[in-house]
Amino acid sequence: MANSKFEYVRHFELSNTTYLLPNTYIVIRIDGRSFHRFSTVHSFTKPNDPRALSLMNAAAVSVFHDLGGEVVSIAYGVSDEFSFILRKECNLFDRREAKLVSTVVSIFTAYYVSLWPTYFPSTPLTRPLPTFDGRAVCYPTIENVRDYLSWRQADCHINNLYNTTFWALIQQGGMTPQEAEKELMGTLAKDKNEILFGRFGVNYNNEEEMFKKGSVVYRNYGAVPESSSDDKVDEKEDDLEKKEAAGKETSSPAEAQKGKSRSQQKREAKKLAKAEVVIEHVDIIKDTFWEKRPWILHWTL
Ligand code: DGT
Ligand code: MG
Ligand code: MG
Ligand code: MG
Ligand code: MG
Repeated sequence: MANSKFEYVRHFELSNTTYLLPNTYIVIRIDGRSFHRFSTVHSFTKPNDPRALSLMNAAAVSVFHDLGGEVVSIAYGVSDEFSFILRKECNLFDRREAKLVSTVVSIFTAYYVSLWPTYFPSTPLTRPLPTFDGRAVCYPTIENVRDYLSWRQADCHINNLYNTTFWALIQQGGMTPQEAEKELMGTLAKDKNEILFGRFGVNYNNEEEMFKKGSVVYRNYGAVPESSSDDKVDEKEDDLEKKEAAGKETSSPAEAQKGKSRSQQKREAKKLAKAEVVIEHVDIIKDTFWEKRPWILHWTL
């Protein structure tokens, strides 16, 4: 059929299409729109509502499943935001930025809404309805990606310590929000820990890991033991240090990856795509997490 006389408008789209830089890690961060208001209207508990955070995590897991095994390598969530790290070899939608960002935002929002009753069985979803914005940033190196994730997790820690102390001063200390804000002005982390412990008998270390560390979502290739408590991590760190001290060579994840044949990589990719998506509340700033899970950033699929 002949082209219609209207079809020339198609060309206007091309000049407006951004293709994200090849061979870089794409980070898509979504953030709840006006969640200050949304959380108030839906009576989220302060400062953290486990139901709301678990719902965010469930929606993030759904993004992994919906996009398939070879797209997202890890995601990190805190408060009303989630960052999805796409594999650097990802070629979904030819890496068109608008398509990638709008699709992730849309999948996430759809699951957030449809899973709402599971996490808030006695709170109907009302206006303002949950909506999210999204953006994409490309990072060329693993170090950049790790620094990005460290930035978000450090932010989680700083905000959570502040919010936990702020709401303790109000809820248990009887202060007004203005008084609590004034009380905390210029305080350091150790001052906040002291306020919590000295005035309210709260040891910040015993707060929920999900609140302190945020949520890490990834495919568990199965090489990792189930438990991920800090004690275990520390033991492993000790072991590594001992090995290094004994002069034993431990090849880096990048070196190990280079030594693999293409067919081995393909087999591993297949297995990884089927691996269970897990949610953990663990430190991703230190090396330990990444050394134990080289498939997340070091493997090429
Ligand atoms: P935005 O992102 O510019 O559209 O505006 P907001 O209001 O979403 O601001 P943002 O993203 O900087 O801050 C997140 C808000 O969500 C913040 O006001 C606290 C609220 N929020 C997130 N998680 C929880 C929670 O678990 N409990 C409560 N009470 N509030 C939460
Ligand atoms: Mg904002
Ligand atoms: Mg927000
Ligand atoms: Mg936010
Ligand atoms: Mg279409």
